[in-house]
Amino acid sequence: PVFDYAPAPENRDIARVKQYYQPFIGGGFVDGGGEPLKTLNPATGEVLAEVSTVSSPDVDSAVGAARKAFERVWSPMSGSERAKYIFRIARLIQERARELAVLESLDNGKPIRESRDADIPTAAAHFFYHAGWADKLDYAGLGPNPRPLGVAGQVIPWNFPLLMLAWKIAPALATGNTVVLKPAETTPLTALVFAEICQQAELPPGVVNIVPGAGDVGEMLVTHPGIDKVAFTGSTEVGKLIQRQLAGTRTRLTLELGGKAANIVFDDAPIDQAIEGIVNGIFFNQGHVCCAGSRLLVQESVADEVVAKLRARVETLRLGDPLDKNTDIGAINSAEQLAKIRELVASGEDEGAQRWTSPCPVPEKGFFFAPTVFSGVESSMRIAREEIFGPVLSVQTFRTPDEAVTKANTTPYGLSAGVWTEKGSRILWLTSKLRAGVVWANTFNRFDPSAPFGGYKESGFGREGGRSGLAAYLKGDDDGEV
Ligand code: TXE
Repeated sequence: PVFDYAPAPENRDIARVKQYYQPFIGGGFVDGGGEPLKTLNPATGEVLAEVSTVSSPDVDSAVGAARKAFERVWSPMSGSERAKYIFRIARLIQERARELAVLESLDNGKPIRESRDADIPTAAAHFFYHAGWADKLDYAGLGPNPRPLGVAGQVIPWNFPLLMLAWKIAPALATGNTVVLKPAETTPLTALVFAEICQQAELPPGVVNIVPGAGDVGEMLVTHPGIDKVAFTGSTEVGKLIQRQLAGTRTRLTLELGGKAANIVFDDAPIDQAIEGIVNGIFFNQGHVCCAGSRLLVQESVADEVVAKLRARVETLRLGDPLDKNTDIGAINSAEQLAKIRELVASGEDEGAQRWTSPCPVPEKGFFFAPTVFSGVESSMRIAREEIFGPVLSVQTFRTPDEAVTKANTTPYGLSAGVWTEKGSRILWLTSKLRAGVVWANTFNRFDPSAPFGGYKESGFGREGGRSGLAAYLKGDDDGEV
């Protein structure tokens, strides 16, 4: 087949793609002193736009602007006044939803169905939810006089660019903190449109600052002495580095890192429903999901049936143009990520697992990887232990519930897990045994702003969402400062 995945001009128009984007500091767009970066459309490999990045003095001025806004405007403001701004931001995200969804798909490679139905509405929901908290913090049970921490330095990854921004910025603003946020270098565009939304909402200058750049800018930000709280989502490697760098400082830290979730299917599970959950669990967003159900643990007696049905279902997934509404699996975000996926898949073959890849056509241009399922996987193999962050599922079998728990808990990670069974008592037992921050029962990848999300073990610490997410941005009893 002949593919032409260059976005139609009208898509660039809908997304209002500009040739050039600038950092947002102190309420205005300014050129940064760093090397400009080019962000690609991963579905074509072509340049989508150029972005001015920041240098160290720009980080100083962003942190300075955030400090001034914190002291003079945002923290003295009443909660109900702050809520008005956050509600405005939420409504503006809704108003500009189509533009944001198309831009997100162009910059990230995710299918438009997902950016339209998941990323952008969930980002808006996050602001609505937190706007509701802004004037009710006294009732949150977080101490008699909840007080903000100050300036938050936030670093986010490329897999859910606007949604991760919402997870970070909404609770920070609701609790009276101000923000300097660094988007990922491969997906900076929706964050900079969000900056326009802050202007439209007449958010006081300096309350939100967006500083594009690569890891060096992230490092400047998280180690900046003017930062009171660091919130990081990204790789476990960088999370650990930040933890070391902040040792001995008083900067508060929350980390949301990688995962290797088990999706556990028992023989009494509703199998057809489970198949949908397995597919959603690993192929949603090309598997670029920290809580992806990347390890299927299936009870031996139903393993053959599950794997056969799974392959048949995966063969129906359509891979291709992210802007086609029929596409199920879009582009891998970058050439680097594609190389990482290929390397881990090769290791699975070398270590003796059986690879099956969907025979769907794969575009030659751009970064694509066909959905892949490994069976005969052992817990010691790299594909069972390391985060692949791509559309690759490892299947293992188990005989008893205890064996399922042991296998599920055997990786260094502990972000999420899924269980499929008709037995309510078994679900309750598993939620107490599985060392994972989120356990989904008979569903997967369900998110709600009111539900706290976060990890065990090397998946990090701290929670985002819900009341626990607010605590991460407030002085607490453990600070001795309430
Ligand atoms: O992550 P990085 P990468 C995992 C996933 C993926 C792997 C590598 O397995 O394959 O990590 O992805 C910024 N100080 N996850 O290289 O480097 C960086 O600029 C401060 C899981 O993209 O951790 C970006 O904004 N910041 C994860 C952000 O950190 C630094 C999501 C994430 O990039 C920095 C992403 C430094 N020294 C990747 N170095 C999840 N939990 O969902 C880089 N950054």
